[in-house]
Amino acid sequence: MRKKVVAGNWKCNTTVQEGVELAKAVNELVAKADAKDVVVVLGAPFTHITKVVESVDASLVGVAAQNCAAEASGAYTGEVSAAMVKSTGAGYVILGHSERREYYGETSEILNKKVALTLANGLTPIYCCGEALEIREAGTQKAYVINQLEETIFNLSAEDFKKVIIAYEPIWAIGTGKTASTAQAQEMHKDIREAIAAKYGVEVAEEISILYGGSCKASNAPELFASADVDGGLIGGASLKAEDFIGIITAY
Ligand code: 3PY
Repeated sequence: MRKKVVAGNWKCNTTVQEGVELAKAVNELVAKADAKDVVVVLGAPFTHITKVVESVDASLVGVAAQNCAAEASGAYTGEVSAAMVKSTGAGYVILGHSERREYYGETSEILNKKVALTLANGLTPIYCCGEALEIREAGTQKAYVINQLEETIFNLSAEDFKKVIIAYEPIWAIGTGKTASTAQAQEMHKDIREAIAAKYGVEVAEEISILYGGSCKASNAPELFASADVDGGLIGGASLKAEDFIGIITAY
């Protein structure tokens, strides 16, 4: 059975101290909750990762970086490599979030390198895909999202591909308060799974966790997570308060 995953994406929020407090609070709530079959991940800023890793019980809560460099090492001022992320004890890297594609010009070519470096360093990529509002309105969202996958993670061997977590995040639902309806989320997740099956076979497709992201909160998570092809969520704002986040983790 594929894993259910609830991953927080703190984005550019919290000081180190606030992040540590948040991580400890989430860890405590997860320890008390009956959520053993949900993989919980905290996507912290680079500056926080080492301390966040130290603040949680690794058997209950994993830690993700929100990005990594497209090069292994060298003269790239300000960059943080996948190997550096690995050395913190984090287990995951969120890659290709629409904010990084839009504000930092991340192309499929750059993401190819980041995905490869993440995997080469034994980290799990949480690979984000999703369409803008104009594409949804034109009705071409399926072709758009499948093309994003084809240009990046569909280049991987089946063995590597099986290590990837996919997050479908319609851009029009990020930070807007709008959520895709359960039917819209399920339809895209099913389309993604079918595309994986066509490329890697049904068995691989059934193993891949596909998360929904975009204004997912405790109130809409139960309905979204009840969909056959939604295997959890990548959570923005609602991951910044432990009580809100645990409400999503226990939504299954
Ligand atoms: C959101 O829910 O706003 C996100 O962007 C999660 O990554």
